[in-house]
Amino acid sequence: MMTRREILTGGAALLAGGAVSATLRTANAAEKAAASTKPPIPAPPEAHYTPLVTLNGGTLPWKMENGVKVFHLTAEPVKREFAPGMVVNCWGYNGSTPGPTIEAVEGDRVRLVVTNWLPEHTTIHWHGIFLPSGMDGVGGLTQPHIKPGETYVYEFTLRQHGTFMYHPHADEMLQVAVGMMGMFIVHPKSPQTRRVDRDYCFMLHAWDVDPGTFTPRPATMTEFNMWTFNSRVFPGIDPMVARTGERVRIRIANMSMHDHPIHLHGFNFRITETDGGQVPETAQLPEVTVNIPVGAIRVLEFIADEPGDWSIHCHKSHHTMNAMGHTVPNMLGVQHSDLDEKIQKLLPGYMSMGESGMADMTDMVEMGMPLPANTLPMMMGEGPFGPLEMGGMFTLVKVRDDLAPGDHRDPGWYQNPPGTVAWKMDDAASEKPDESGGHEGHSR
Ligand SMILES: [Cu+2]
Repeated sequence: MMTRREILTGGAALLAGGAVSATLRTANAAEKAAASTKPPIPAPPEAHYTPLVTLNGGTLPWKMENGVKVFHLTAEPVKREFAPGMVVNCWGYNGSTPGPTIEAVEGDRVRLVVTNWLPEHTTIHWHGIFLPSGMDGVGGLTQPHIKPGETYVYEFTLRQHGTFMYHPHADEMLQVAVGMMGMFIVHPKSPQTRRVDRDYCFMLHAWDVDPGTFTPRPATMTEFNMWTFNSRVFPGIDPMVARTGERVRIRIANMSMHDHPIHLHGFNFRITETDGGQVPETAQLPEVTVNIPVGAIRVLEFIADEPGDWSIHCHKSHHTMNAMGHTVPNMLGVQHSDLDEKIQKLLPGYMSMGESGMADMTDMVEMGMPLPANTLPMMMGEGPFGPLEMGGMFTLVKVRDDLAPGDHRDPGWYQNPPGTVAWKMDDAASEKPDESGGHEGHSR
């Protein structure tokens, strides 16, 4: 047994010992630092730029070899889950479509080692990047094709900064149709140049996957049925999150065969970059929708100064749907629900649809309307107030007051301050609820 005094003094000794060793460590570190003639350890790359967030994807790792940043890309067949319930046979890079995002810094010497594990030859074209002609990746024109099993090396110095892409320039019609694409971001040399708090990127694509099948049809030219951000459809697409007041950049590249007018709710933005370079400030129009042409990139920036859950989507409304028949007869206003019982005698499970609109699609799926294998409902997503009736090219920008810098996790649904949600007017309560606190709104 220790006495109370022993415990106290022993504790004091322990405390003192702790203080001494801490002092020693500090002294040793200071001595070492003073004695060292080596240059300070360079800051991690994160200090040079805001690390990019690729929706439902990631950044390609690299290794420094004698002053050259070395990246490895493997072209190969991949399986991509568009959203839970649908997995598609695609081609891509390093196990995903799009391939991982390449991130480098202006002035870097980069070496891109490309191995082909596809069943046919390929190449990689570095879309928008200034480089020697022989590095441009056009099969047959600037280099021999990379045959299955072969590895080719591309090497060049990055002379510009901006937002670019990579994709095959060999059997391009098929290879791009089944998902071969990726983004290539070159950050400015100076960390102060065009710095933002959040930096997001994704690629637009369109696919034709017949209901009940697993492999996209490469021959389709216009009638696609799946519309994706980074080969995912809503509700399988990551949200983009920001803290209130942060500067947000979203880089969007279009490798599909259609233009997509991308619309952001809640904010106006400026187009600060294309794949051709930076737009001078005086030429940056305020917009809430930007058309992303085929084979092009638009970069939009805004201050996320209003908290909430804000939609961002393609404004072609058929592009925010999953697989749907475009040749169905028009049933709007055709009274046929009273025939259900008679038809069900011939066709068990028959349900009439479309008489008063298409919103009942969601109910039909919930009631167990059978869908073909590997096929998602046309409209999906459940929000805090009901079904979202969306699919395809749709996700959310979630702005919150209390996010830590660099925290990109989904914060859940927005909790609207009292009195700031549209309310139902009825006989019992025809006035705005919570009138007392309702007009205060959210303090900004
Ligand atoms: Cu679209």
